Amino acid sequence: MTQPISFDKTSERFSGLITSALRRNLPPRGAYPPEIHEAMRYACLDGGKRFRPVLVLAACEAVGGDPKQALLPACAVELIHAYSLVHDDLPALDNDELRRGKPSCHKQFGEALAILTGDALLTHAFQLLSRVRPAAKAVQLMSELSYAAGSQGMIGGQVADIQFARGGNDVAVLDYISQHKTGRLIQASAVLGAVMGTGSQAQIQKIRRYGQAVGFAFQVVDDIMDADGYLRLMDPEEARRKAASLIQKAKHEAETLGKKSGPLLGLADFLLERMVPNYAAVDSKN
Ligand code: GRG
Repeated sequence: MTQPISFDKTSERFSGLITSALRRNLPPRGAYPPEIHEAMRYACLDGGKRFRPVLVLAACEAVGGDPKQALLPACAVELIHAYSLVHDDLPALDNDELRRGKPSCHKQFGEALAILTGDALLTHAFQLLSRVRPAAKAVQLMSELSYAAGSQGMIGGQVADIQFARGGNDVAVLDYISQHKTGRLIQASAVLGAVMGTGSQAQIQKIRRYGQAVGFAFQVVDDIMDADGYLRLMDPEEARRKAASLIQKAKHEAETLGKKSGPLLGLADFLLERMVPNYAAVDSKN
């Protein structure tokens, strides 16, 4: 049986590579007009767990590829993630003043520039994917990622979330929100990695199912940590069981990939571990 390799270990191995690739592949700070390039770099370059790009590299490795070959797609998913955070923090959405321990992008640069920063990060992600060779692979990656980020993916989930916040009480709608708003980008991260690793169709399908379960679990765990979302509709124990069962499903899929799946198992376990201390805190409040 393959042993999990902890997220911390995998992140230690990959984070430096990811940050250098982001630095290299973002437009330089001084490029004209400098304000937008400074804001783009501000939104991406420090902070964040880098869960999604680490997942891209781990999935590439799990199917037998060289993770360094997957750095462009890893940057692309992190840019889309950063864009979603910049836009989500805007006054019209969550109105958050802080992000990753510093002023959110609109607090630092103003609302107009923050809107444009999100737009530029989203667009630049696809510019990076267009550089992948062979070109047929680039098209496959762009198709996968644009679908995951669009109105039938992350944006669809966000729209459903806005409606749910007006008084929704249906777990099925909450499941849709988690799977789309948060889940699709995480799932696409795993699939992009497997495609870059030239995985077989069977391997890519396994990674797709793994990514679906991990992406879904990510949001359930986030709700447990925030005492929000699912905890409005179910008790903490039920939400914890839901997350644990998704994580188990993800690990089952990853295990069938064989001996290089240790980091994918560790990424799934990381979610379980995040939930434990906060779950205890939530439980004691009830
Ligand atoms: C507004 C375009 C737009 C999309 C909205 C993904 C999303 C949809 C909004 C982001 C805000 C949010 C709370 C999403 C839920 C997923 C989540 C918990 C994101 C935070 O991801 P982490 O924990 O963040 O990986 P770091 O900072 O570690 O990268």
